[in-house]
Amino acid sequence: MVSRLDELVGFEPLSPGHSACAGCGAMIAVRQVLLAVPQPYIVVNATGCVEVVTTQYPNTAWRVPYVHVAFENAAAVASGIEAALRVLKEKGLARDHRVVVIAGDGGTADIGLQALSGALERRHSFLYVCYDNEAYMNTGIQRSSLTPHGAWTSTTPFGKAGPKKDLIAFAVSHGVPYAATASPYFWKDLANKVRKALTFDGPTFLHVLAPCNRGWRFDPSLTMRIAKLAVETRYFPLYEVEEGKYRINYFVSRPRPLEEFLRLQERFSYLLRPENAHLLEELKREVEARWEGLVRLAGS
Ligand SMILES: Cc1ncc(C[n+]2csc(CCOP(=O)(O)OP(=O)(O)O)c2C)c(N)n1
Ligand SMILES: [Mg+2]
Repeated sequence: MVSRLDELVGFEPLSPGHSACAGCGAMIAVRQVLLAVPQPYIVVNATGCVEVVTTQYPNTAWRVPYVHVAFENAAAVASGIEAALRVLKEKGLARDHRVVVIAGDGGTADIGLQALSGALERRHSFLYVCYDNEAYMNTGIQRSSLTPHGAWTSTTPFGKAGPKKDLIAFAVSHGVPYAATASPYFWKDLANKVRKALTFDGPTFLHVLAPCNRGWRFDPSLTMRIAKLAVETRYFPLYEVEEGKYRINYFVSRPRPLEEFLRLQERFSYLLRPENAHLLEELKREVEARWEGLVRLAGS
């Protein structure tokens, strides 16, 4: 069905008027991802902000086939859909649908990790997209294993202790053909990665940083600036791993000071207090170690 919206801007997988916060990085990233996926496709979405804001009964913002699953089983449901589609296609009963999974950092790195590991190991063909807003946002900003060191959340009032999990290394350890990071500011890089991921048979993985103004405590107008600074400070490097080969997509030879990224977000105000300089140093060391490790892996 062609609507006025399609005539104005081309096909949009998500209709406007959903209830996401203004400046929500996750919704921008999800829209960018889906605009790069050729039709037909089926979206499998774990419980989280993206699901909550798009599926308020009796309405839906989804204009493509969509299934909402529990918090922990997105990859398991995607596995079943992919397996069923494969059989139906063999019998000439289905089209060449792709399966795109969308889940938050909590649904991916914590509670859905076991289902994800199983699906990657069984080599189901789907694109798994983790939008990483670095906490359990829709339930009240609780810390996740992707919350960075020193960040305030409602369950880490004095800053979380310890680094982010390395999600790409986790995916790569399963021998996936393609895994990559992306930032909504670098939308072309993101779209290229989506298209590339879809050329592989087997599971592919995208880890997208999704600034969240409610949880990170910044003005909604700053989403893109923060998404850009995350990359330019080496906080969130853009890289891809193709058949085990690492490649840095945006080589940050002269990083901007990490404080430029941190100062815009009140969640780091505790970390930035003079008496907590040791926490800042620890985060800086972690960021640099991550970058150096990446440069070693990429061989450049
Ligand atoms: C088994 C289970 N535990 C807890 C919840 C409550 N719950 C729903 S979504 C969510 C957090 C989601 O965090 P994340 O995946 O990072 O998505 P975000 O809300 O940040 O977009 C929690 C704790 C649940 N639905 N099911
Ligand atoms: Mg989250």
